[in-house]
Amino acid sequence: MMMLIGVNRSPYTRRVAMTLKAYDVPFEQRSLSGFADRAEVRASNPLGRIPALVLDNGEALIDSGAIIDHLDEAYGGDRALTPASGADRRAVLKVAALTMGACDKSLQAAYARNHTPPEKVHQPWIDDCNAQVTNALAAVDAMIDPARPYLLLGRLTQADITAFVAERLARGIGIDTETRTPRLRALTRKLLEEPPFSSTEP
Ligand SMILES: N[C@@H](CCC(=O)N[C@@H](CS)C(=O)NCC(=O)O)C(=O)O
Repeated sequence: MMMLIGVNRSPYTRRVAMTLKAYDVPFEQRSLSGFADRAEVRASNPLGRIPALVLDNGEALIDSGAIIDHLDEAYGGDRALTPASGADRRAVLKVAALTMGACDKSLQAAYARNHTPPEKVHQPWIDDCNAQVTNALAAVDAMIDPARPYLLLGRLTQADITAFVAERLARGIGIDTETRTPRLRALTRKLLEEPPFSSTEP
């Protein structure tokens, strides 16, 4: 059985776990952390980052985007979470880029706080990261029609999955998504009722 390496506290790992669940693909998970379990993580990813996905033949895929690209190809058929081509694909990839970029910046802010001696923490840099997160998520918030159950295309796509993990992480680093991105916050509440989301809560 395929083995997902990583903890669902990681937004990148969780998006892979949610994609596997959405495709109804059975998998096992080794809950390793990128920092605490670096040596073990390296066995699957020399870069020492999570997630990695070890396939049945032992091949290890790394980086959530590349892993999901494989899952779409193998299991997505004509209902891939990222559409195969055209305007629909561009729209989903744009939301994924905004929200995954927001995750990158949220983590940079968190790393600046947690992996830097207190006297060297440079608050203007953290503020700049937080502003980038808020602006990216505000752009996604503006795309949301509260009357619709999903962000794009009238069905679950990778846009919902990445927006979900990005909103959660932003909230985790102290951004008030309730007031800054209320439609996105409402969407993530609704999505949490669906199995791929509820069953992957860390
Ligand atoms: N672009 C990568 C980012 C992966 C990533 O940054 N993972 C974090 C955990 S959330 C990690 O392992 N950090 C440890 C490190 O960067 O050394 C992806 O999409 O998979």
